[in-house]
Amino acid sequence: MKKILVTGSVGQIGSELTMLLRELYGNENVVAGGNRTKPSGKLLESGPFEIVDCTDVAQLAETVKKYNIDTIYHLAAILSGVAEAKPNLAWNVNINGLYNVLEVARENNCAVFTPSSIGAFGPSTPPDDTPQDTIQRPNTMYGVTKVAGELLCDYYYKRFGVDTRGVRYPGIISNETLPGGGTTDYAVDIYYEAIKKKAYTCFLKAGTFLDMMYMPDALTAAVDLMEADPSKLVHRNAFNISTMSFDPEMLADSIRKHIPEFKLDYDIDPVRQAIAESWPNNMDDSPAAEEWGWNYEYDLAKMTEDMLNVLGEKLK
Ligand code: AKB
Repeated sequence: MKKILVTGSVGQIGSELTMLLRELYGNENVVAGGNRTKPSGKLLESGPFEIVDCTDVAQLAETVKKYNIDTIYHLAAILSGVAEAKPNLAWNVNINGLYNVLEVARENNCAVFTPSSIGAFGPSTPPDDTPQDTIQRPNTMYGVTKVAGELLCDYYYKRFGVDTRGVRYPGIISNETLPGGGTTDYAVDIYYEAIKKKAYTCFLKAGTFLDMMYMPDALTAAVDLMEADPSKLVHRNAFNISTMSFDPEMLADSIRKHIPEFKLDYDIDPVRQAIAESWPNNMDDSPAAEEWGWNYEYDLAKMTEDMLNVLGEKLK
């Protein structure tokens, strides 16, 4: 049985991925690693938790040795909006943290899953049907760290044989833990506000198309890629994956099918608008489908129905 460490386990993806991994591989075999915020509820009660700051290599190595970890899902990261406000922090966590994880993985023979992002692309990238292998000249600190991270993971595989794998996540929509400081966060907030106030003020402009994905598909992608036959992987790291592309108006329309009186207006955040405009409208994810069978379950209509049902109960 695998012995897994999840860094960033209290974050938006980490909190749900840790629970799925515990279901699949056994509660005691999945260590939730968190830095600042201690988990609560089922995440804390269902299995081991360790304070793991990825910028502290000794702490990381100690945890990996203590639990005989053989697989690290490295989810600790600073998202795009915060990275523009705190570039120094973003570099430290996203680059030095990843470097520490890869070094500890090399020394302890661990496989590593690291998410990249649509943020690894930039304004000179073809925005439609963005190919797997194309121009990557991002103009944000987040993007710089994501491109460098993709290259670092490739390097550790080629140079040291570390089994690194990863995907380029689009905006992830979920109903469990809120994302923190991303450009795509509007697509989560809008559901909460639709239920609470039947209205939402969006910080991105109408017509801003971005790739998005519902959490269950994002989790399946991570697990399926780590379970994939390595001999079939041509790319290994940074696979484009997406399940839908929409702008705020399309999202609002899908909500109106359930809440007809829902109102959308705009108060644009120039920083996040500029970031969003530098990212693709929609990516080509056919290499992921060909190399490891990437597929998905949720389109916009199905996601909206589920989000409103789950949040409707939760926010009662
Ligand atoms: C962000 O908006 O920063 C993230 C991402 C797309 O990587 N959700």
